[in-house]
Amino acid sequence: MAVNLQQDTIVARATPAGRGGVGIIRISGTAAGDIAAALLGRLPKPRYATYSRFRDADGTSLDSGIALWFPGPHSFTGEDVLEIQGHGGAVVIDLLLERITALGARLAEPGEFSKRAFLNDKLDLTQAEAIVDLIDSGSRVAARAAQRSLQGEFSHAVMQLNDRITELRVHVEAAIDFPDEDIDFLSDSGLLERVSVVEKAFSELTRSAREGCLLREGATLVLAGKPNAGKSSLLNALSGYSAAIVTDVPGTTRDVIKEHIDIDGLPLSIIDTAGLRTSADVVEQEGVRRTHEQLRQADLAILVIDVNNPEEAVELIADMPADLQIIKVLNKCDLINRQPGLSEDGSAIYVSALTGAGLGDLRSLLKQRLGYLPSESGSITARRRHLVILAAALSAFQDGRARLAEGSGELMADDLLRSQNALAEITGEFSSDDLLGEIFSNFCIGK
Ligand SMILES: Nc1nc2c(ncn2[C@@H]2O[C@H](COP(=O)(O)OP(=O)(O)OP(=O)(O)O)[C@@H](O)[C@H]2O)c(=O)[nH]1
Ligand SMILES: [Mg+2]
Repeated sequence: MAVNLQQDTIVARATPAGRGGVGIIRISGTAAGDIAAALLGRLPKPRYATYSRFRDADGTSLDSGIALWFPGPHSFTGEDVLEIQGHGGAVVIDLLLERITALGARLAEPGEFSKRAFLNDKLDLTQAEAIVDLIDSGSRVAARAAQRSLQGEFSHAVMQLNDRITELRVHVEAAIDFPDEDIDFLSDSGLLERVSVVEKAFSELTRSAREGCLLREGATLVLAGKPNAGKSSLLNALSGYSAAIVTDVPGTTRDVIKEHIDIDGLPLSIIDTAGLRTSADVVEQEGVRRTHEQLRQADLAILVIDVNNPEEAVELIADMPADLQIIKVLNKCDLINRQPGLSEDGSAIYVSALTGAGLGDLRSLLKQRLGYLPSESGSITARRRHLVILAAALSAFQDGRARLAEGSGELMADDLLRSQNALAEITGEFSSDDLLGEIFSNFCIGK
């Protein structure tokens, strides 16, 4: 493997700042061996846990603990790496960091170890991104999804798609190279079949990337409706505790109230708002203004309607942003003795915030509308960056398909290549310094 050695040797604490049983310091780079020799008195046996004193310049002990020596390229970064595990106190770690920097290392920037791992081909970009996602994951499902991407499942799917496009390109290029053959390669039905296989792969990958993105970033839902429809009751029922005040006085809620919940690992911010009506009360007017503001930023609105006044919905919907996804919830179904769940035409869902009836159906509908339908094999973690690239790659591919219809093999091959080049940005085969800076600066120090 080509190891791309960086000039500097870097050092950072890998465990969080503050008190802890163990404090870990990592050193990576060409000087790591010399630093080990000076700090430990000798180079430890590679990949063995070696108990050692950590010495100051005058030979006295700064601390003692375990040293691990990973000569490159068989290390996380691909460079020579020394890891020392001492006591987890702020001062003792500082003393060690001072000693190690005096021996020639410099303090690492956030994500610099992972960046070196990427530059040395130890990780691709989706795997590096998955490290942060794993550390930051807010639910078990998100942690498992990050783990899958870290194991390379996402990159594997991208590479498979890429291989399929390559096969197609080889076929098209053969048609260009041998125009006089009897067989007309371009009108071959096998070719069209391949095109549709690639398109299917694109849509499957986009679906799982979108879901992975949702799992990481979550979605914002706004509860809106007339006063007394039961918005605050629904917020309380979904969040599982009495977050907002509920009374039978219309206009109870005036402020925006935000709660975080998760549905099968999908993180959601639910926002309760002031009931929509014209009011002379300045406080309520401000509340209503804020409701509209929240609706403009929402991923989805839950329109809460009192089941006894279903006609309210028409006017309310007319007042909402045109491109906003809306779920119509007919609340208080306990009052009319109606079965909870989806309405016959599927356009609304009956629930009772009071008894909790129909909330399971509402949760399922939310998942479905937000595009969160985890597959049996489990989700991967992904980012908006990936979605943007997938869309660009698909668009180039579809340009290619149009060329095929025009019978132009050369132009189609160009478009296919363009599509592949776009895909390469996901795994980082092609990546700009700006992008790398943006990705790795979001890491923690020491990772
Ligand atoms: N029977 C019944 N009553 C409900 C249900 N949901 C809410 N209510 C009652 O309806 C009244 C209004 O409920 P809230 O949750 O405060 O309604 P809101 O939409 O937040 O009202 P504002 O904050 O004033 O806009 C309260 O008396 C609730 O107990 C329900 O499912 N069934
Ligand atoms: Mg309320």
